[in-house]
Amino acid sequence: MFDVTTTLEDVLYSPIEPYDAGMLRVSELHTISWEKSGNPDGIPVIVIHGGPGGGGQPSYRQYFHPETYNIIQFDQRGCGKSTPYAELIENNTQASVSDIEQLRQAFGIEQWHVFGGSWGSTLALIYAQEYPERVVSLMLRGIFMCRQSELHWFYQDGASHIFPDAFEAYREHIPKQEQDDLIKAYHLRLTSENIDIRRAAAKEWTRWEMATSRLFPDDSYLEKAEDLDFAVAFARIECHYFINAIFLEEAHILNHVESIQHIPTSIVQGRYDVVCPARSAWELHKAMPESTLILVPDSGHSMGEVSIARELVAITDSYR
Ligand code: STX
Repeated sequence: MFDVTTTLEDVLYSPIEPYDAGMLRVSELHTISWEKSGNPDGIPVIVIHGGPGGGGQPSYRQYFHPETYNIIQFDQRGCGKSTPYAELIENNTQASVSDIEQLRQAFGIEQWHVFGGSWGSTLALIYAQEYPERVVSLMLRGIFMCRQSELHWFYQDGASHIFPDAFEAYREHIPKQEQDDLIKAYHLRLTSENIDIRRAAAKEWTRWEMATSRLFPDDSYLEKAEDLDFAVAFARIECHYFINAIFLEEAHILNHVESIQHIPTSIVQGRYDVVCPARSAWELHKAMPESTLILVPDSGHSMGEVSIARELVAITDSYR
């Protein structure tokens, strides 16, 4: 129930440091950064971050009991500590799925739990559809299937009805005559030769997403958009995937859902998620009748919201 006294620290495990970290060369061009934390002999879990382009965060370790889990994180191509920075060449969904599989093989892991929110849920589902035999369970949050309706809702007309104030800054960065296709207009600027144009567009694009991620917007979250190193990778990579419809046919995940029907799947979804509205979680749950769906009544999109975090920890604890 609605609870304003519990803090994130109350529901998460204590911060821990990685016990190992490194870089894996996944193609001639790209090298991805990875880290492992928790128990080296624990249950393996791969944590898939959002965006695409968001990069992993130290706080993601805290969603897992550290003696139970071997927590594996990585930064997807072009973001976080992966190189080259903000690179769009050879950066696509198929490559990301293949990188996850390369990590599994490099670490000699037979099977692992797959944990991901938002774009992390998209990629987790697509990975599971490609390699179902490798996935012990799916632990998903803020379901995003990246269909045209979902992109249109958030980047063009939908979320704008709920956050007209934040939307105005995002829309007005683009001249009137280009406002009928904001993803296209941002893509043009985010791939400009001019670094100032790229940065200015990245800041507005990122601010829009950060301003709308929580039921109660939080200034510390908005500051992410001021970190232009973060914002440029995040905005460029997101926009590149979205203008390319994530390099898959429309509704790929639902069209191929039978291949993952047997995988134990838990879905945590904020009722007031404006970035990835609950309809997608509902449709996924309906298409996977054996999945469990927890609709969190007092949350938006972010895994940093207390009630979302509490449900996610309850799920990871259930496999202890
Ligand atoms: N993008 C949603 C998403 O995956 C449409 C996402 N939103 N914010 C994030 O990811 C970070 C928390 C990684 C910044």
